[in-house]
Amino acid sequence: MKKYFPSSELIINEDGSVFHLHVKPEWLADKVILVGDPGRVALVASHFESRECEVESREFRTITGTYQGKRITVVSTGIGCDNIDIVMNELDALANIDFQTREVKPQLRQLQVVRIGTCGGLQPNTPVGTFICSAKSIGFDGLLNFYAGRNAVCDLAMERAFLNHMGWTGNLCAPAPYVIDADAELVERIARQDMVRGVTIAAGGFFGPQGRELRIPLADPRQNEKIEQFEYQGMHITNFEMESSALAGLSRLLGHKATTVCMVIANRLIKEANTGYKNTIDTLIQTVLDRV
Ligand code: R1P
Ligand code: URA
Repeated sequence: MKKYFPSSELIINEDGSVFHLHVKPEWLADKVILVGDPGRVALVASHFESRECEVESREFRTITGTYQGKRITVVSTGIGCDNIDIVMNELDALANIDFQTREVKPQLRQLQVVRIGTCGGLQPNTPVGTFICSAKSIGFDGLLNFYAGRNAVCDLAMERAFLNHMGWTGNLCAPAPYVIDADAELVERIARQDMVRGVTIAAGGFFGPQGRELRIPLADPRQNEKIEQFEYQGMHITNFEMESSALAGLSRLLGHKATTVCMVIANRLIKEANTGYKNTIDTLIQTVLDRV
C-alpha cells in the first residue's frame, strides 16, 4: 500500500514550497552544499555562473545555480542538529515525495550533500586553517536515536569503546553518543591528498558539550583531555562542530550521500583561535565546488 503523508506531517505552503525552506521541488539540484551561516550562501553563489532561484526564510537561505556547468543548490542551516533534521527531511521530501499526491515517488532520487563549516581542532595535526573532511562523526546530539534503523547504520562497537573510554554512565553527558560513517566515496573525492580525514564530534552545544567552561563548571572536568586521548583502530578524534552526525545519520537512513568539510578556526589544544576566517573559507568553498 502506498504511504500518504497528510498535511500535518508534510507541510506544504500555499505556493507549493516546502514549509521551512520555502523551496519548490523543481528548484532542487542533485548536488547540495549546506553551510551554517546564511551569509556564506552568497559567498558560495558568488562562484556560480548563473542563478535560477533565490529564496529566504528564517535562517534558511537557498540559491540554486550552476558552477562549471554543474547544477548546485546551496542552503544555509543555521546552527545545530535540530536544523539539520528540518533541512534534510525537507530536502528529501522535495526530491522523493510527490507534492501533488503526497506519496513517495517510485524511484529514489539520491542527493549528494556536502556541508562546508567551521570547527575546533583537537589534535596537533589540526592547527587553525586545516581542512578536515569527516569520515566518521560521533553525535553528542541524540537525534538519530529517534529514528528506526539507527542501530543498523551506526558503528556500535566504536560507540561502546568510546563510552567505556569516557567512563560516562547514567545521565552524565547523556544522550549516549552515536557513531556514524560519512559516505566513503564522497569523502575520498572531496578530501583527496590535501585534507585531514577526520573523526568529528558533533556536539549539542558550543560551550559545555565541547568542554568550554566559562562560569558553569563541566559535569566531566576531564572531558576534552579524554576525548583527545581516545584511540580506536588507529583513529583519533580530530575536531568538534555541531551538525555532521545528524547530516551523515539522516543521509544514511534516507539513501543520500553526505559528508562534512570544516576549516579549523580554533585549536583547543594550544588555545588559539582565528576570528578573521571569513575570507580564507572561500578557498575551501572553491575546492569543494571543484570536487563535487
Ligand atoms: C558554531 O560557531 C557553529 O560553527 C560551526 C558549528 O558546527 C556551529 O554551527 O559550523 P558553521 O560554521 O557551519 O556554522
Ligand atoms: N565551531 C564549533 O562548533 N566549535 C569550534 O570550536 C569552532 C567552530
